[in-house]
Amino acid sequence: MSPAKMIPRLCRLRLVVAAVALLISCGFLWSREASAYPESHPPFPAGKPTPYSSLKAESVLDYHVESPFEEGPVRISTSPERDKVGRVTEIRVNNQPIFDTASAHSDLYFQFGSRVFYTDLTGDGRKDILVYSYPGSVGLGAHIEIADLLIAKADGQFTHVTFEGFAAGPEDFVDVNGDGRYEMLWVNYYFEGGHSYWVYRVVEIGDDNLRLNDQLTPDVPKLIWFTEKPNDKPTQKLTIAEREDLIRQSTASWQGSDQ
Ligand SMILES: [Ca+2]
Repeated sequence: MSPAKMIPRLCRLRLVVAAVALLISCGFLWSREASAYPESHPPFPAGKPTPYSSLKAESVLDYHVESPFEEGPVRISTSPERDKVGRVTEIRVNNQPIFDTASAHSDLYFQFGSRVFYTDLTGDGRKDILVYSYPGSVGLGAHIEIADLLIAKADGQFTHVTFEGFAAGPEDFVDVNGDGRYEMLWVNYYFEGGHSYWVYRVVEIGDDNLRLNDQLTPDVPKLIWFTEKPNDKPTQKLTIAEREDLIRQSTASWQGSDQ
């Protein structure tokens, strides 16, 4: 091979190496973006402290963890994975079963179990139980978790409420109006005019129910254009009718939960 032919070949090789390196770095950036993605679209500026005071919740069980949590009469445990059922997270009080994920969601399969948090959500001095289970969706839906809240009542019983949330977790509970009670920032994504938007709402936590209540803060409903970059700015791309349609979709999806 003559030196004249070797130079272009070397150049081509360098180009190929550079292209492969670029693809690898793009893939790395994309995967980092994807993993950071739920936190990249909060209703307040990404990467800065939450402007609201937020709930502190003790983590007592995590995905794949089977060792039970016990405190007083309360026992929370997750079973090993079973055929057709998955892992089942069960709560017992005084050895009486009061909740389990298989009975509450017989149509879903929780392969990993649940993340469980123990905390006084309602500020009445009694500890409530927050259960988040991953139903194994794909695509954007891979961030959807099923939430089951067990709210302790004065008579020792628990009220059960359930809903779906995008990247749901105890960090969603913040005091949006500064009255000392926590509310929940609830978000999901919906399609309008060929694009996806985040729709943030506020859920008021009553003693025995949860309800959408956007009156508690002027910050919601907040509609954010979906991008792969952090973005907390309300979208300017929607007409009033499109905005209302997105809010209707969000309301319907909340009401579709077993309230
Ligand atoms: Ca509040």
